[in-house]
Amino acid sequence: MQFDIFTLFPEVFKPYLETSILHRAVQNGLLRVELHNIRDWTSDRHHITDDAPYGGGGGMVMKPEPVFAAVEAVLGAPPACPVILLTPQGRLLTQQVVQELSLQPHLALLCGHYEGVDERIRQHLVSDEISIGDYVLTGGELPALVLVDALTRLVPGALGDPDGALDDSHASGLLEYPHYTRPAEFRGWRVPEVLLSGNHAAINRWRRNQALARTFQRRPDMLARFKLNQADRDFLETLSADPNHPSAGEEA
Ligand code: 9D3
Repeated sequence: MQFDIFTLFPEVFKPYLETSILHRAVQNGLLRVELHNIRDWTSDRHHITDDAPYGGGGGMVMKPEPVFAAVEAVLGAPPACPVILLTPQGRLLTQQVVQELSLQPHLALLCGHYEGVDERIRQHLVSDEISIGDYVLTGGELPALVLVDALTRLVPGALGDPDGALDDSHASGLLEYPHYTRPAEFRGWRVPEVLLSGNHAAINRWRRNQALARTFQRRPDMLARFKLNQADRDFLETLSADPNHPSAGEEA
């Protein structure tokens, strides 16, 4: 998958792209990220990229000329791939949106900064707008990295494990069951015996119930959308009857 990222702060992307899974994906040719500094396409002496809003009020607005010049120089006019603006006004990023975007082999990401971008950029250059959640950041750079990260995980081979992304909680529709590793006892806290039993049917049932209990307690909105089987319904019934049921999971 290929990304062209347009930003005033290309240097903030590099350390993350040079670490761990994204770095390996770049090395393996599964991920290509080109960073473009919007400031390089200014034509005035002071390389100005923002200006005061028409109509007054506070904050600065990103000027259209350098943004159009940058995107059109790299991707042509009209642009050769979708151009996604990261903005608090965009549609909310969910795993479903990530899956939809993963069908595109090539995306351009435009990072806003300051109070926003001139509306003509939205209207005549951008094809999609994405927000990563209802909280206020200082710019679109971290959201762009979030999007690259979430999309790279779905590139076949990028996780190493061939079906690494398959049982992700947000792909399966349930939160994950608890994970344990050695030692079997740490500071007196034991790993649940069933996990040491070697009984894989019992382990699978326990994990499924733990996932159901967690989702019931923490994300009832997710559970409402999830397709339960009869065993799931039976378990959740014991849970609603007795939320402190020993298999409810939360350190009973
Ligand atoms: C005064 C209104 N503000 C909107 C809530 C203006 C404003 C604040 C912060 C405009 C842009 C920003 C910078 N944020 C982003 O560019 C951004 C963002 C975010 O702040 N939260 C979640 N997702 C995103 S994607 C881009």
